[in-house]
Amino acid sequence: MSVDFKYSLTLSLFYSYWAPGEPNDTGKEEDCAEVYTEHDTVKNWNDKSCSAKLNWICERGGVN
Ligand SMILES: [Ca+2]
Ligand SMILES: [Ca+2]
Repeated sequence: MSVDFKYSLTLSLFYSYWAPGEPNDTGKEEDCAEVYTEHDTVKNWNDKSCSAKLNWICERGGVN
């Protein structure tokens, strides 16, 4: 499966912790990622619709 997720600084994704079977682009609308811990505490990334309302983590500003 082709994966083209990037960090917000447009760096290529050099490591990932996708859950088994993810990213699966369900409905061809999953272009954002979430962390969900129902199954695995390490491999727990899932691609999800960007319109989903979820809790968030901070994005730190770039280094000047
Ligand atoms: Ca997608
Ligand atoms: Ca998914």
